[in-house]
Amino acid sequence: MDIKRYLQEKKEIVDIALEKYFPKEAEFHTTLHKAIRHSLFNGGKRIRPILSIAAFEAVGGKGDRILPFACALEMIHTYSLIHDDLPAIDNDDYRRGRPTCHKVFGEAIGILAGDGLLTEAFKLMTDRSTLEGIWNVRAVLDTVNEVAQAAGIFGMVGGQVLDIESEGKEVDLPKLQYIHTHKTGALILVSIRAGAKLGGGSPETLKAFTHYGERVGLAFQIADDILNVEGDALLLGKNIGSDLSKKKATYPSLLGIEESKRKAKELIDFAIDALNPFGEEAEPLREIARFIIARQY
Ligand code: GRG
Repeated sequence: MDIKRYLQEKKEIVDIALEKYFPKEAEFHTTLHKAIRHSLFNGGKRIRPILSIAAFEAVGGKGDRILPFACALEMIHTYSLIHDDLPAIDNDDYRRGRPTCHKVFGEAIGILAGDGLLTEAFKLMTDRSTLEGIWNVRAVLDTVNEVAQAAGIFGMVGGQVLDIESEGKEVDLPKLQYIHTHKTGALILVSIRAGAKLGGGSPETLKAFTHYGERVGLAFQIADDILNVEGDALLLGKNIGSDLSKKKATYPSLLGIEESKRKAKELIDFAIDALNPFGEEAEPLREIARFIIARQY
């Protein structure tokens, strides 16, 4: 399959849906709305929503019922990037080649844009219009709970705190793995699980997809670490080498670049192995896994 084309087609579907939730011409809260749009429509890859859609379709899910959940995951991801860029955390001026949210709108609006996106994500997942046509409300409740867990103090936020507290300190591999699987992996994993669950996947399917998602989630952050060392700043739209200057714990700093690449490849091979019970329907998931370590941005 042509993965580039697949990713582009799905990204367009996600972008159209996000436009519906945050239209250009919205009248109220103008600065906040502009700040949200600035960060939400900045050329992001939409990997998390695409993983949700791919998992949903792999288990036989039909139609666009998954879209509000897929978009909610992108909104949570975008909130995390806005807050991550703030002076109090990573203090980054650029993301995807454009000034970060707080650089354009100020810190207060940056914080509130993130807060707004996080809150709206949960509103969207539980909106009446989202629930229309969904017969399995229990699966929705479980999914919303799982998303909260993945984004919260035992997931992304918890991982981020440990990441900040580890800056400039000695970190061993288990701790680094904990940071990566929580600050980045948890949201990726729940994106896949949400798609599979809402598509009606069986418990065995969910187990296999969880194995896939855990490995893909960790490999994604290792690839991100590697790009921070030897990526192309123009393609990435931000400066490289920031992890080193901030004395961040990363796979390359701990294992070296070659071993990090080997580890990421091994994780992707294992992730793809977890999909062995599935056929053509899981091909997009296999290709997305390969893309995650081959990507240059
Ligand atoms: C609550 C103040 C406060 C802060 C929270 C939770 C958090 C800050 C940050 C999350 C941690 C984080 C930003 C991890 C990095 C994850 C990562 C690799 C992001 C890049 O993802 P891509 O490549 O980005 O999918 P695009 O631009 O394609 O969307």
